[in-house]
Amino acid sequence: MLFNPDIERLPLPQLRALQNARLKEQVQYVYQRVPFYQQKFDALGINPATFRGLEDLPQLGFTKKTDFRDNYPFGLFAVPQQEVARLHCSSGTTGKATVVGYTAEDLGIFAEVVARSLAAAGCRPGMKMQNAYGYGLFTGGLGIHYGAEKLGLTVIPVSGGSTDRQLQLLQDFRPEIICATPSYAQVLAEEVKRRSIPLEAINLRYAVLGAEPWSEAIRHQVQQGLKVEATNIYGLSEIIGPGVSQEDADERGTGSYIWEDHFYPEVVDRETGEPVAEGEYGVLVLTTLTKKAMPILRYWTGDITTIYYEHSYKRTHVKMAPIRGRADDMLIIRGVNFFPTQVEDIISTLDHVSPCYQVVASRQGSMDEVEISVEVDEQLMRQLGLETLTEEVVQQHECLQKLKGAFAKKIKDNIGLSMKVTLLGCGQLPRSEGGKLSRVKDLRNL
Ligand code: ADP
Ligand code: K
Repeated sequence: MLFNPDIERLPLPQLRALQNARLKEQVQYVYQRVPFYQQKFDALGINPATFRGLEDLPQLGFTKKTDFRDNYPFGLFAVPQQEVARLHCSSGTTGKATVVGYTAEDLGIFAEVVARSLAAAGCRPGMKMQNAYGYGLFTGGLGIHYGAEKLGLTVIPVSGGSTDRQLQLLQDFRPEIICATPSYAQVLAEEVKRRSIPLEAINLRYAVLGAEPWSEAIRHQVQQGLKVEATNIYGLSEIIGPGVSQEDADERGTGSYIWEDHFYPEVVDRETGEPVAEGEYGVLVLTTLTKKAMPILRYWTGDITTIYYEHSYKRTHVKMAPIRGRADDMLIIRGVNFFPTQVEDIISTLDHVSPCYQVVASRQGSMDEVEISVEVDEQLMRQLGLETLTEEVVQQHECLQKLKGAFAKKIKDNIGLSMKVTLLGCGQLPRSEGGKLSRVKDLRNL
C-alpha cells in the first residue's frame, strides 16, 4: 500500500519540476526571513531573484551542526514565535542540544512523511502500533505518533524502556507493529526468548527500526526473535525527524526511499564537499523544500551513505543505502579509516557470535589500539555449559580460541587492522535501556 501514490509514483521529470519550483521558493523565503541565510547569500554573491533552482544548489555552501549551535536557540527560525506550534531538540549524540521548530503546516508534513513511511513498512489502517520510541524533546516518539494516527493506526504510546511493561502490553494488547531503536528491539527479542514467552503469545508482524545505524545481522535477530518483518526508518531533527527515508517491507535490503518531494538529497565527498557520482559513498546533504518554521538548505548530516535510482522499484523516489556511520563516527586507526559497522558485517559471517558488540579505541603510548568485544551465542554457551566468559575460560576451550582467532583474522583481512578480540557470554555487554546504544567508545583524546 502506498499512502500517497500520486506523489510516491510521480514520474521523475515532474518530480524534478516540483523540486525546482519549491527550491526557488524556499531560497527566496529564507533570504527574506533568516538573517543567517541572508548574510550567507550576500557573502556568496547569491541573488535569490536569479537563482535557477537545483542546478545552482551547490553554490549555496553547507549548513552545519555548528550553525545551529551558533544561532541557539531560535536564530535560524523563519517565523515569529507565535507561529511555532512545537519545539524539539535533537538527542544530542554529539555536543550541545540542537533546537528545532515546526509550524502547524510543518507538523502536517511531518505526519504525512511518517504515514508514508509506516505504510511502506507494511502498516495498514486499523492495525495497532506499540511506539517504543522515546516521547519528549526527542523527535522520535511524537514524530512517529502523529504519523501513525494519520495513517489510521491505533497508537499505544509506551515510550522507550520499561521492558516488563513492553512485554506485557505486547501480549495483552497484541499490537501488529512495534517501533523502536534497533538496539532496543534486540533487547525485546532477547527477553522474549529468555522469559520463554511463546511467539504465539505476541501478535507482531512489523518492526520499524531507526535512530541509529544497524545491520543485516541485527535485522535477522529481530525478525527471528519477534517474528516480524523489520524495516529501516531514517531521519534527523534538523530536517524534520524520523520519516526522511524509509525502507519498503517488500524491498528489504535494497535501501530506503527518501521522500524527495520534501527533502532534496545530495551525496558529497567528505573531504572536498563536491558531489559524488550516483552509487558512490559520501556525506548525505539534505535540503528542506517545504519547511516553514525552520527551512534548512544543504544540511551536512555527517551520515555516510549513497543514493541511487532503480526503475523496477515500486516508487519513483531515490533510495539511500543504510547509513555506514557518521563522518565524525569514522575512526582512523593507525592511519586506516574504519567504520565500526564494518565489524557487524564480519560478525554476520561467523557462526556462534551474536550481533552484540562493542568497539573501544584507546592509545597505548603513541599506538592506537582497538578492542572488539563480542558475545558468543547461547547455543554454544549451553553446549559448553558456561554462563559467562573470561580470558581464562576462553584459554581452556579450544573451540573458543579458534573462534576468537577466526574473528581476529577476518578483521585483519577485511579491514586491514589487527585488533584485540574479547569473547564474552550472552548478556555481558551493555544493552539499550530503551533508547540508542553507543557501541563505540573512543578513549584516545580524553
Ligand atoms: P542526534 O542523534 O544527533 O542527537 P537526532 O536524534 O536527530 O540527532 O538523530 C539523527 C541522527 O541519527 C542521524 O543524523 C543519523 O546519524 C542517526 N540515525 C537516525 N536514523 C538512522 C538510521 N535508520 N540508521 C542510521 N542512523 C540513523
Ligand atoms: K538519532
